[in-house]
Amino acid sequence: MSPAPLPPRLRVIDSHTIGEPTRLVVDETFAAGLPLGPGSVRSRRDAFRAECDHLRRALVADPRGVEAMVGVVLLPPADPACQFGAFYFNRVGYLDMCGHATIGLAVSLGHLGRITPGRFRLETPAGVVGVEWHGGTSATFECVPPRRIRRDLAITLADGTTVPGDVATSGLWFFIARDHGLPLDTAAIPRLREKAWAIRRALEAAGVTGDGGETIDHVVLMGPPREPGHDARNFVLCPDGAFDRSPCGTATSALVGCLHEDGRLAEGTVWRQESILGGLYEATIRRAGGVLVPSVRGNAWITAETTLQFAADDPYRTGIG
Ligand code: PYC
Repeated sequence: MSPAPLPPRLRVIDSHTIGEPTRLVVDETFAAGLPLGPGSVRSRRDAFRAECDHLRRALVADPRGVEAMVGVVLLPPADPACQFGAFYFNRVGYLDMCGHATIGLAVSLGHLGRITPGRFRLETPAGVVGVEWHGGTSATFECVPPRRIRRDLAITLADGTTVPGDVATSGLWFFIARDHGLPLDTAAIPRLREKAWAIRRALEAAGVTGDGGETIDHVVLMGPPREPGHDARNFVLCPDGAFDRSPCGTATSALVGCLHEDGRLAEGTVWRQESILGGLYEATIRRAGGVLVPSVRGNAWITAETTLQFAADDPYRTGIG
């Protein structure tokens, strides 16, 4: 099969969720014109990965994307209980769920007048996510249920040091380390990134995966908050090697699940999570029908309404790398 053609131009809305960039393809005819077949958002995402991966790179890799950018394709949901469907990717691959991009999606749909303040349900590859746009820059998402499969797992790095942490998921897989020996300062970002990569490599070497064999491809280094009234600060390493400029929505969802299980966060109590840059998410957890529901509120700002151009003679129309 020949690869799906790149359209000559494509309209996108760019936003950042307290620093973390999102690029939303708002035109649903984009997905409709691709050989994705019928079925769930997850199965159409898998078909996109198999048949249209060059479009992912064209959208978020250099020279059109920026570091840390997550692309989102909006498409009609298969689940009749949902109003929208979406899947997510970055410059190295695909994410089953992405919290900051979901906040960016809600704010972008509001900006376009496609939603009014209130709730909607979003079908993602990870499952159905509840979303509320509060108007303006503010949105909340309720992630898929968090789950921890290892608590205080001691992982030995190549330099012989050991870092304990939890292996947990809420749509993506995380290693969440509290005791890693580094300060959560912006000046320490290169060292934080290096340590997080060392942890990721050590997890792979030790064969530590999610319970379905998933790679633990996000590493969270926790630390004390900077602002009074906040609860913690984090540094989150993403699979593309970039650090999350926001506190990472799915990481915060997984974290509040662990805190609740440890008796450190009661239902309905707000957990104020700072990013390494100082941006804030407010998270809570509640139990509904025996299932834990984490909820994360944050802010996103539109940065551009852009029409990307893909000239036929542009040697980098499908990205670099
Ligand atoms: O907010 O869930 C998130 C996220 C994942 C990767 C980057 N941001």
